[in-house]
Amino acid sequence: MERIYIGMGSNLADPAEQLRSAIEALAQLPQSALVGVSAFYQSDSLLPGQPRYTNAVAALDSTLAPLALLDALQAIENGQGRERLERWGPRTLDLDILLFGDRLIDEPRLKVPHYHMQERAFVLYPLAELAPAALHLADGRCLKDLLAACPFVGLERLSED
Ligand code: A4P
Ligand code: MG
Repeated sequence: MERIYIGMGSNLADPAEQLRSAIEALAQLPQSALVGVSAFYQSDSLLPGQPRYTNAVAALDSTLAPLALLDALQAIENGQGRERLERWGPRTLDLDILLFGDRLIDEPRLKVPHYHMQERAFVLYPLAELAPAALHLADGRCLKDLLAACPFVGLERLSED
């Protein structure tokens, strides 16, 4: 059993509802248990001219292999109408594997820890609701230090409903 953190994002077709559907789908994954979900956060898109994003992080305990989990997450994305028209384009649902136990994964289809997570407030602050500040990434970096270097700017924490 390994603890996995999954970043969720949506900026199309009722983003909060997309995240709620994704959470239900994550709870149904085989060989897995959903152990926590952060609050939802809104922020502007990293790319100008796109709708604002809603993001959250989920914690999962699973015995699935990393690529099997990636396949399952992509199936959930596709099931919620994700169309890959352009890289970085607006999307109904994006599911990224942020951390997978203490593994360092460098395969063509899967890089873990997720690239750029260290500079994204919309990843780090929801992650910090679920993971201990002393958590060390597989590459040695500590969550507490990443948070200290990443200001809580432009992020709006939505109250739970
Ligand atoms: N892939 C490699 N590593 C991973 C991993 N750890 N988890 C591969 C998931 N997938 C991983 O992803 C492209 C390929 O990455 C996959 O086929 C998988 O094999 P994708 O989801 O199809 O494409 P993408 O999401 O358009 O690209 P990418 O690089 O994941 O985009 P980002 O970095 O997710 O950026 N602004 C705000 N405020 N909030 C956001 O969530 N997101 C983006 C998209 C831009 N601006 C944003 C947000
Ligand atoms: Mg992605």
